[in-house]
This record gives sequence, structure tokens and C-alpha cells, in this order.
Amino acid sequence: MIRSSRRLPPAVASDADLILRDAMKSVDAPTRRRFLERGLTLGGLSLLSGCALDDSESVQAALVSISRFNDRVQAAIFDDKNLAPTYPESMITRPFPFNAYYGVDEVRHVDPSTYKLELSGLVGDKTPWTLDRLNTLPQTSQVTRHICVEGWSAIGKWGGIRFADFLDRIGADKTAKYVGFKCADDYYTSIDMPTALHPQTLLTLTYDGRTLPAEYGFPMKLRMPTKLGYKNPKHIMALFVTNAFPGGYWEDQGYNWFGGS
Ligand SMILES: Nc1nc2c(c(=O)[nH]1)N[C@H]1C(S)=C(S)[C@@H](COP(=O)(O)O)O[C@H]1N2
Ligand SMILES: [Mo]
Repeated sequence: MIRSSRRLPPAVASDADLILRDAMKSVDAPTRRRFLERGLTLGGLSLLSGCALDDSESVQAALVSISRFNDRVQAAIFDDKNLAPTYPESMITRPFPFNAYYGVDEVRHVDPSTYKLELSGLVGDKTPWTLDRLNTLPQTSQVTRHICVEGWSAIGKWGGIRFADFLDRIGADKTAKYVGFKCADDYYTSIDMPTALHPQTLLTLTYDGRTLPAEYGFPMKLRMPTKLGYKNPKHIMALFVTNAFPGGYWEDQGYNWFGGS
């Protein structure tokens, strides 16, 4: 039976509030903000999910399923012909902010002389790529806005290889669902194939005209102006093409997997 919290006696209603508030901790911050802005109540959530939600487990499950639904809606409305805004170089944010799940004093330093980008999964040519070889591919650059869910955004200039060209070059199966990334820290993430093929998705080797500095992800950051900051992996060591959902560092802790910006 579907219940409305308005019909609950006050004592139960406040229990309901507590259950909802507790379960909210399991969803990502932007989703939580949207729920709160719309004044989501336990009764409202019951209506959305069509279930009587009377314990924190079922409330949590309902919230997570809405968050997954949100991923699918974002994927469905994603248009690969829709370009993110670009900016004049005069608007670049200086200094550009650093962010990671650790402080700047713990930034990883990858050795360029031994570095090789490892490839696996549904790709035709799995030969690892040295930086010299990556630098022989045609390069392009763009000035775009990076948006972090922690509440800041900044404009920066990244240069590198169009990711779609790179996927062509390695014979990636472009009908596969995901591209996953493993980084030199414990970070990992994955993206949908339409975003991987988007013309503004770049495998970047430079920041503001110089070799990508360590804090911004040397030797390589995948830069996607169509996605939130946490979807943009730095210090990429390996990538793979797959149909098995790979998740991500923050995504596995409740952030939206699609993460569109
Ligand atoms: N390897 C790695 N990549 C990462 C992260 C990280 O902690 N490790 N943090 C992500 C987040 S949340 C943000 S906002 C951006 C920050 O990139 P910046 O330091 O160039 O601003 O990197 C993303 N990519
Ligand atoms: Mo972020």
C-alpha cells in the first residue's frame, strides 16, 4: 500500500524523517541536493517507488535505484553532437586548482622513461604506448570548464589526442559499452562509449601549452568537458574496452556513474 507521510501521526512522521535523512547518506551529493531542493519526503519517495518504505534498508534501495535511473536518463539524453562551451585563453583560471582524494604533497610522480600506457580488453592492437610514440599522433587543444562536485569550477587549457582517433588507432571495438581507466594512484573510473567518441574528449598530454604537470595528472589525463571532474582520470596507466560495468573510485561510493556536467 502506498502511504503519504502527511497521513502519518507526528511521532511516526519524525521517525520517517530520520529514516530518510539516514538513507540519504548513501546517495551522491548532487542527487541528495536535488532531492532536498524538491522537498522529497518519505511519502513522496514511496509514491515514486511504488513501495511502502518503512525501514532504512528499503529507503536506501529506493534512493539508489532512482540514482541509477538518473544515470540511464543522462545517458539517453546525451547527444554526441552537443558541444560543451569553450572559452578564450584570457579566461583561464590561474592558478588552476589541484584536486585528488589526497593532498598535493602526495601527488604521484610517474617516471616518463619507463612509462607505457597498457591496453587490454576489446582492442585489436594491445601494444603498450610510450610517451614518445603518443607524441607522434596529431594533437589538438581546447579551453574548457572543469566542474567539480565539491563546489568549484575552473577554466583550463588541455592539449592532446582526440580519444576517438586513438580508439580507431588501437582497433577498439566501438560497439562495446565502456572504456575503463586505471591510474598511478588507487583511482579508477570508466565512461560510456558515446562519451569516449565525443569530439571534445581528449587524451591529454599537456596543460596550458606545457607537458602536463604532476599535479594535473602527468603523464596523461582524459579530459571530457561533458563530464564532471571526478570522471576525468589523471595519471592514466592502463585503459581497457569492455562490456562489463567497471565502476569507479567515487562512483562505487555512491556518486552518479554517468556524471554528466
Ligand atoms: N588519478 C586520479 N584522477 C583524478 C582524481 C584523483 O584523485 N586521482 N580526482 C578527480 C577529481 S574529483 C577532480 S575534481 C579532478 C581534479 O583535477 P585537477 O587536479 O587537474 O584540478 O581530477 C579527477 N581525477
Ligand atoms: Mo572533483
